[in-house]
Amino acid sequence: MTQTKTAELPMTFHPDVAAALRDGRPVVALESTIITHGMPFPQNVEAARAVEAEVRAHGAVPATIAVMDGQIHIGLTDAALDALGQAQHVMKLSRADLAACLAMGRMGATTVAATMICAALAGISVFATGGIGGVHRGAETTFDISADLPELAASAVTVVAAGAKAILDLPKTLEVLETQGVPVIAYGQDDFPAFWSRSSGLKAPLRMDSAAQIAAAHLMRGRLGLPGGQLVANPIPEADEIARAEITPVIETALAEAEAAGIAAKEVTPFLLDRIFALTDGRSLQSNIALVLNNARLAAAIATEIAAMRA
Ligand code: PSU
Ligand code: MN
Repeated sequence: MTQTKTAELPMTFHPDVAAALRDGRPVVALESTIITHGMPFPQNVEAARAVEAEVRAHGAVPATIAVMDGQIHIGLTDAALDALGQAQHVMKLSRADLAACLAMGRMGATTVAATMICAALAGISVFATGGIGGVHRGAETTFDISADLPELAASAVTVVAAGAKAILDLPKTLEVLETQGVPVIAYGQDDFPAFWSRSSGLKAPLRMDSAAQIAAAHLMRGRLGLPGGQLVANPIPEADEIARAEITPVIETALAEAEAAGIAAKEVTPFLLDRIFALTDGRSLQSNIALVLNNARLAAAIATEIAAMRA
């Protein structure tokens, strides 16, 4: 494979991504923890390819990010994506683990936090995913707050997600984002979406109805010298929604199982995702894929607007 290496950083660009960045064309970053710790094989690899295709179909170049062979890969070849999707013992990388993984030469999948760091280093402004990490229920005793939240305040990347799952404490998640100075922008509605459901029952702090407004706000933060990015909360399409009343008991069961099994730290989120997929017989997985595709479309539109405004 012909790839370009930067001199200073342990970073390898897929040639399509390198060309787009050089020419100022739109690029959308994609995370890899969703592939290794968020969905089962082979649906994970199929979904990752479908999301990349969706980004391309909407005029941007996809850059799936992961760590392999001591390098941060910005855009994966088909072979690399296949290897990642089936590999065992892949590290789940957040801000704390990224440098260590590179130094040890291990394979690592980037969470929202680590993907933001890598995207910013690579010069990519927009990133699409499914759901972000947040404040877990019971955080007042466990202190389990995802490093995704402070990262949104630190790295200048606009993240498009379908809100956050109700496995989290959503009011506390919004409070922490407010404290950290992260703009939380609901797209096309007033309510903050809850991943499988279009509404969490909570109002989002901000609302925007066009990709152009989101792009302008992203660039305005840079002009004002404000560090950090934006969280765009894009509701799942109606046809793919699982009603709150239907998903709530499933979430409660998964949470009770996690507590009974003594699951803690980095294992909490993957454990809950896996149990919810099993408890819904894969229905949650279908919705999950649909909402990521929806986020990929919006992210491509935002990246296109940013590229046009910079030109
Ligand atoms: N929430 C989801 N799906 C996911 C994740 C979170 O609905 O796949 C993944 C993302 O990679 C996110 C990470 O950045 O889990 C958060 O993990 P933690 O809660 O351990 O910070
Ligand atoms: Mn955690």
